[in-house]
Amino acid sequence: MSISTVTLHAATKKVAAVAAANEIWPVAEVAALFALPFNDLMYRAQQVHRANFDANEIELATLLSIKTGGCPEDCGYCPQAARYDTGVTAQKMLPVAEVIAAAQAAKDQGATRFCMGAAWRAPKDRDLDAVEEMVKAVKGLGLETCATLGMLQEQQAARLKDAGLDFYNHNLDTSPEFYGDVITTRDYQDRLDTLGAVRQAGLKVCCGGIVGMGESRLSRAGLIAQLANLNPYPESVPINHLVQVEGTPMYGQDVLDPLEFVRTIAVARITMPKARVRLSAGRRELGEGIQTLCYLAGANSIFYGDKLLITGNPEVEDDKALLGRLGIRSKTNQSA
Ligand code: SAM
Ligand code: DTB
Ligand code: SF4
Repeated sequence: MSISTVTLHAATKKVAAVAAANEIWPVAEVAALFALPFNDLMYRAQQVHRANFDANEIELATLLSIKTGGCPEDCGYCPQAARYDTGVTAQKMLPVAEVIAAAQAAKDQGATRFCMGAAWRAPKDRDLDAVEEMVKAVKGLGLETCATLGMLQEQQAARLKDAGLDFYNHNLDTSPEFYGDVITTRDYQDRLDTLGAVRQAGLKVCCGGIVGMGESRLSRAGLIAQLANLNPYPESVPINHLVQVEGTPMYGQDVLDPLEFVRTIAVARITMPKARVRLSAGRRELGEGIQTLCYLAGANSIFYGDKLLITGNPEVEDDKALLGRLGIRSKTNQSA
């Protein structure tokens, strides 16, 4: 065999391996997990969770809206879209000092990650000057840093990485098939391109979606398959339960069976064994019993703090009390 044939053979094998890694979760297989009897699904999720994590430890991540409202996009769930009358008024970017104070308060409450969110379609290069300052300062407090600023170009991702950003949050939101029913001002490929730019810059990926928007179970399976087949899959997977905000097109939607939300968490755990699966928006509405089932299903991260970006979240004291009753400890930045 000539050297070039050997090289070609190795390259073909490598491509095949990458393709296999990309296609490990066909949608039908993910849908089959959703269809398992509930107890069997929980059992499998528990096995995967315990093989990869301390099952009694959780990550606490606090969110802050650094630029609120006035967004030009048409995401049908979002209270910050300028075109919907939701009572949210557009504000300028927060001063850096205010962001640092909020990050310090989050750290004092036990959070280890601080996520800064902006209601932008995409940041302008000049917007990033202030965000870089925020990232540097928050990182300097000893917190993990995350930002969610909309679509990103690779050189913008590189700037954030250089400033000390650890994670970038950008959600796929739903399956490719249902996506057009939710958002029309950017397409699925735009989202995948941003995720590619983020990876290319060496940032860790936080990417998930929303359930309860009127999608089918097959669509939920489609979302999870998309996430699980990213190569590599995201390090953090936020699963949001739609928070229905009056004035948005999704307001008044039939509320999803909460057990279906628990199933989604379990399927995310099974298909992305080493990811932090985050119980995200909608936790307050789900109540303590369903949240507990989510922890049992493998959720090991929450948004922690009395507010998400606009809407409410469980009170810190209530979360501490529930986690205490369950014997779940919070992760420190020294632990895994
Ligand atoms: N503007 C940026 C973007 O869209 O990428 C960043 C902020 S945006 C608010 C981040 C994510 O929050 C969305 O992708 C969506 O998954 C989630 N989200 C927004 N409104 C929500 C709601 N009402 N219920 C549940 N999740 C929501
Ligand atoms: C994510 O997946 N959920 C968070 C965070 N990433 C940025 C945002 C939830 C927003 C819920 C509605 C609101 O308060 O605006
Ligand atoms: Fe804008 Fe993000 Fe809300 Fe969509 S989800 S309207 S991009 S702030």
